[in-house]
Amino acid sequence: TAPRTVLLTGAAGAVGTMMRELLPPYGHELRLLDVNPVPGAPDAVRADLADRAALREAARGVDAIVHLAGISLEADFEKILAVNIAGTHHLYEAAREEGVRRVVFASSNHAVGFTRRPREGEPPVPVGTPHRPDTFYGLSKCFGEDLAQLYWDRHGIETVSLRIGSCTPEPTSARMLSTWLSPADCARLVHASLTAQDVAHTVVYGSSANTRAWWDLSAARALGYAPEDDAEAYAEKILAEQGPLVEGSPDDLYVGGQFCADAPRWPH
Ligand code: NAI
Ligand code: 15L
Repeated sequence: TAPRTVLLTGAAGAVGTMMRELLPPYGHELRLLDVNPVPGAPDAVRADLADRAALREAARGVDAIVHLAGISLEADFEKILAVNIAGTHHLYEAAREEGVRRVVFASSNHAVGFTRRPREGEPPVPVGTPHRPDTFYGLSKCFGEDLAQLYWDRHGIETVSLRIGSCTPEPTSARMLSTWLSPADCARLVHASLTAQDVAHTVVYGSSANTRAWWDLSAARALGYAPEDDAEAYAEKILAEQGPLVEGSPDDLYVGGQFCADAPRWPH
């Protein structure tokens, strides 16, 4: 597939930092954007999602946008409203004004966080399951998915919304044996989302090929995603150190886990 110029928002963040390393080998040329400085990238655009002119300039001439920027945990509604809701709207407006035809949107499992996690022998959670946000954060991801649908139906901008599980270098909890998305699989998924034909607005789950997976990966696989990692490789160590999911705990009951109780909060 042809190399594509891609605007990567949230480039200074945890996932952005990993994607900066892992996407260029697929042939994608990255333009980086973040409100914070991006270490080692003096050319990165430093801009806030509130700055519509800066977003428009950053989107000029790119083939696609990978939109990771935003508040990635729970926060006061006003902050979520400004950054994740209005900010994502500004980003799509910039895409529309500059003629960018494809967005990969970092949604989250917390858009459906209050969904019961499947028990052994039960089918995985399908992408069509109703939105059940577990936080204002999760609610902002529901909004982002609907915004993506609107911009497809009204403006012909295609989006793949990735309901990411837990993207970290290694799984570190019993829950993550089910929710882990390895960095390498994340890059595979983003690459597939950038290059698949005729995606319209497609929602997919983002996890590795975990033995204990909760989510149906068939929509992601239909885009060409072929995950190679499995959190099970870490199961023995994690279970020996921490034990299994505690029966009746949020991590045991709901796919959103702890976000359904006292959700971790955005620092600022
Ligand atoms: P992060 O919090 O490490 O990175 C987010 C980045 O967005 C930061 O570098 C931050 O400076 C930037 N940002 C925040 N507000 C901004 C604004 N107003 N203007 C411009 N940039 C702004 O989050 P992480 O873990 O890298 O996640 C990336 C995306 O993926 C987020 O949208 C998050 O909600 C989503 N996601 C991540 C998951 C994970 O496992 N890491 C799971 C599910 C979704
Ligand atoms: C998310 O949406 C968060 O951004 C990330 O920090 C993790 O908490 C992840 O979900 C998860 O559910 O593990």
